[in-house]
Amino acid sequence: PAIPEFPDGFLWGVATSAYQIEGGVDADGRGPSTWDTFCARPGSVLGGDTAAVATDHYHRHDEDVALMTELGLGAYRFSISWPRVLPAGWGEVNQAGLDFYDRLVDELCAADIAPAVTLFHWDTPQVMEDAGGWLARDTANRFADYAALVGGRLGDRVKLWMPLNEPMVLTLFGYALGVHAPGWQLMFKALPVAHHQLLGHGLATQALRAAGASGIGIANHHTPVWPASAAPADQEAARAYDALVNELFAAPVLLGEYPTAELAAAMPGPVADDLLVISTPLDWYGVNYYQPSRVGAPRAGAGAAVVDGSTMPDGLPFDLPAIEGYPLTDFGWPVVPDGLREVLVTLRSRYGAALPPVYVTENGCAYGEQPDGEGRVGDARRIEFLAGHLHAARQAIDEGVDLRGYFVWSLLDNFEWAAGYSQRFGLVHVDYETLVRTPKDSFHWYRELIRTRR
Ligand code: GCO
Repeated sequence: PAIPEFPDGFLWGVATSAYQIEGGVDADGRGPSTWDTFCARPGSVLGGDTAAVATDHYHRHDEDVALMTELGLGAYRFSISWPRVLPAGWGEVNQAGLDFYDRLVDELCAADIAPAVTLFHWDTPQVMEDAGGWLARDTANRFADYAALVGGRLGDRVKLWMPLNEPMVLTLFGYALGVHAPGWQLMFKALPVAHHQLLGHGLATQALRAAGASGIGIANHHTPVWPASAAPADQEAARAYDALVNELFAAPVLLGEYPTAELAAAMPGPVADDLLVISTPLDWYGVNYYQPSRVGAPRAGAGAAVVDGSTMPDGLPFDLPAIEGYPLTDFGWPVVPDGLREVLVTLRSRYGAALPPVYVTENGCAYGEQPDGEGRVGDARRIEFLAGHLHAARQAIDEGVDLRGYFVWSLLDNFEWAAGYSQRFGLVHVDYETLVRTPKDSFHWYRELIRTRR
């Protein structure tokens, strides 16, 4: 069915992140990141894949901006690699690294595509990790210095800023469960990582504004949490999970408070004062949505949980049973378009007037279609996925959500973290041998949608 028309001025975009597309990990003075270290550790990334080359966007950005121009995009969301700009995390600036982003921003502006910049999409400079990483409070201060530097250089041209992307995933996967860099399995002792990222977000927001930047938000991961059953233990587990993955990263930013007294008590430092910084008002709020979560109390005798192919440590306080009754993407994620409406409407009812205008900063799906003999990539499943989710987004607008734009994850097939190159999220197919880009059917479909807004 046709998608109802979107408001005039609705911003259509695509999203990427530096580590997943750039390659060029040794180019022009870039310093190592925690992800370089993690990839080199045997058994961390599926198939031993690394992002040393990835899609080679660092050397092919002209071609990629040309693809964006062909799409008719309103905005392009990308991230800046902290270790490319500040190889030691602070101190000496790598001008060549900063120049790369400066040129990219100019190219985008020349193509009439608004740059939307993430400052941190998980690629911590390794030297910062060696100094304690996000377990150390000082990383928040260093992050603000980095934000001031980039804001001063690009603030005149960037329309939307996100200091952080999905602080939940770095906290949970990177420090609690150890399936992402830097690979710590600290379980609940990882909670300070959430606080220090949030503090870094608040300090960076202030630093960006002081440097003349405007249009500041955040890209947070959100998932509707569905209890596994009506049993009180499952209901309670679902509540706790919701607080941990959704509210923990939204309430401090929007309301200046932690969602529960237990979570507040787990945080280090002068928490009440920090929350004043963390809740520095934002111009907008970004939602990354992929799938709902079904959550119950842990079941006695259940084997180790496996999420996206990674085995979880023992002792998880939740059971995460599969969601049944929906089609699955090639990543095994259930396709639940209405989940997008649900997260948007839930945010609106939870935070009310404290919720600024919203953007969907990521939404997309992994399907593995390859080019046929004629160079066509028939990814009808991705078109159906995106159409369904846009219907749901449109419905959220009708239900009162002030939704201003939508970014598809992702422009290109790319390095999908612990899953390596096994999962393809792009509107454009990438041949990892030749680095040839082939627009998929979904690319042409999205171009048409942007043109007609329906
Ligand atoms: C994220 C991610 C992306 C992933 C995408 C698909 O912010 O979760 O920003 O890096 O590639 O979500 O898993």
